[in-house]
Amino acid sequence: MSKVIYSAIQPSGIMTLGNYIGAVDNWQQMQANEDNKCIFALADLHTITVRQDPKKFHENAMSFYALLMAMGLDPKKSILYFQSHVQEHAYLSWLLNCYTYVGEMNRMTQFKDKSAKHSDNINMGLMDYPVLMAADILLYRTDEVPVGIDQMQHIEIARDIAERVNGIYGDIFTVPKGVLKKVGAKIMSLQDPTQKMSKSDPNPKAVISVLDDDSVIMKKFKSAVTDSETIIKYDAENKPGVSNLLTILSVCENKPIDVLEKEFEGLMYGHLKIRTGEAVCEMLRPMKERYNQLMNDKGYLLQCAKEGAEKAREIARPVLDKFRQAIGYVLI
Ligand code: AQP
Repeated sequence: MSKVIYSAIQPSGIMTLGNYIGAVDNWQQMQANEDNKCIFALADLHTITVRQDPKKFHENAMSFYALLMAMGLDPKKSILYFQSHVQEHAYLSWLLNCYTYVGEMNRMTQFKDKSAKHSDNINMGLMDYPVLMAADILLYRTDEVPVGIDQMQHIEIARDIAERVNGIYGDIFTVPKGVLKKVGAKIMSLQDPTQKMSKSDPNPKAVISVLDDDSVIMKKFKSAVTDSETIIKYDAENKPGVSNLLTILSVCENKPIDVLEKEFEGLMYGHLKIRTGEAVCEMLRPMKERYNQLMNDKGYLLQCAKEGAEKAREIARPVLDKFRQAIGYVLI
């Protein structure tokens, strides 16, 4: 029996180094295991919980789809689709709303953070985000969901909802498990390393876009915030900036952090910043070339998206119908 792997990313703002290291790189590794059945979505229904400029949103959606492929997700090996092309997501989300408590949604950290950031637009979608995310995952009878740490609370809610429904109707949903990367599950801002590197950070120096030019990447790393000491060692609590750089370098060079600490004995923070910047440029270069080729062939991207949506629907429809039947709906 193959394991079902599901995850998604919102096509909002820019794709960050955090998204790549914390999520997409992991997806690509899971795709390489032939025992896994991988399903990856562009979570474009989630994206409008924050107001989007229509033209930019449209461009971002195509760009993110191309980026996922450029990062190694292969539509022949994985199902790669847009959430908005599979209407079962919105349908199941409504049903699950009726099995979720308002109090549970009120407690969600992301809802509280985003409500504070977008106080002029605290819409129902923002509050309901975790239910739609539960629908995404449960529609495919997912076993594992590779995500960054910030999404673990939402996975817990998806598990609670699945168990609640199964408790009433029997075996409808698989109860999913969140999976974190051992190194890189939370890449921090380069300007405030106590905060997650975020797509929506208004300070561009804090965030590496995976499409930044090499010179921009180097400049951002050179101005990364560290601390007033001089020792290069991993200590996330007391030295968050240095620890973040070591984490990024460890992923890019595929070397354990303790090996890097030894290599940097007696060296300065400046050395660490430059080597990390160069390693990031090196890691992203082939992906950028592939991205530019793919963006020149939108017809191919759309064809892949269409086939992806058809394959996703084939799996989602019977799962949704099983739940509808269990509730008592008349199926035609
Ligand atoms: N900094 C990060 N480190 C590790 N993993 C991260 N992820 C996001 N940021 C980091 C993981 O990337 C996947 C997709 O994330 P998303 O589409 O939910 O978007 P986001 O980057 O978290 O940004 P948002 O929600 O659009 O807005 P802001 O910028 O306000 O946070 C997820 O698996 C996530 O864990």
